[in-house]
Amino acid sequence: MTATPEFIPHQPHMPPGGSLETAEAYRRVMAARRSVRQFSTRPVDFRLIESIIAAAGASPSGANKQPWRFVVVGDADTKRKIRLAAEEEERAFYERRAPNAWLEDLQPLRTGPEKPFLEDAPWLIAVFKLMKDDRADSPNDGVYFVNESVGMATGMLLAAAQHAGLATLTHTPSPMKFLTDLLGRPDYERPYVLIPVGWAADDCEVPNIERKPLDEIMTVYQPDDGDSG
Ligand code: IYR
Repeated sequence: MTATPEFIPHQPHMPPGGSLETAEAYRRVMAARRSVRQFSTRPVDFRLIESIIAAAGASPSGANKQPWRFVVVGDADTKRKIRLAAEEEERAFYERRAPNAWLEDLQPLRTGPEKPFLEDAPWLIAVFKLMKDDRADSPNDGVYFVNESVGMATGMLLAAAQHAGLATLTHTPSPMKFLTDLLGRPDYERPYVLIPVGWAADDCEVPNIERKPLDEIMTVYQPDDGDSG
């Protein structure tokens, strides 16, 4: 529904447990998020997938154009085709395309061209960015800040999955044109990222990496009066 909206009173979300406590609890949940490359084949209720995609769909976007499509793949045959096509691109990446510095940066993360998670994870979510507004009732087909919009929505999806205890990986085989072909998407939908979603395998291991400390990622211009609210 893209008709001119009326304006309504904002209804702020006020967490019952208090803002700081809730923020800290959320920080701990998100700090525990890891990119997972070993997935269990244990099924995931489709309603969970719907829920995390609906959460992603609440993301802000340029002019509220919501320029995203989340294509959900759960059938074994399509997952296999995606794995085979992705592995072909990945072999070319690791054997020929990747500059040495890139390989050097990936080496400690133990990534490689084999992508069993594309079959093991019960669901793959292929995120596409829409290069035009395809709604029949839109006044025009403009889209704005598409990469930023889809990036924010993807972040919200990853956060929703983590909040629900689900494991995810942001996988970007490059190029990803094979997703357009395999999933029969129109030309104006461009593959953005491929996200396996499921439960981490019981024997899943992740590199013991560290996050930059707050004082490295945050710079503060203190309020002059010392009153930071
Ligand atoms: N797409 C490859 C390589 C890769 C690139 C980056 I940047 C990573 O953070 C991880 C992997 C792969 O998925 O193996």
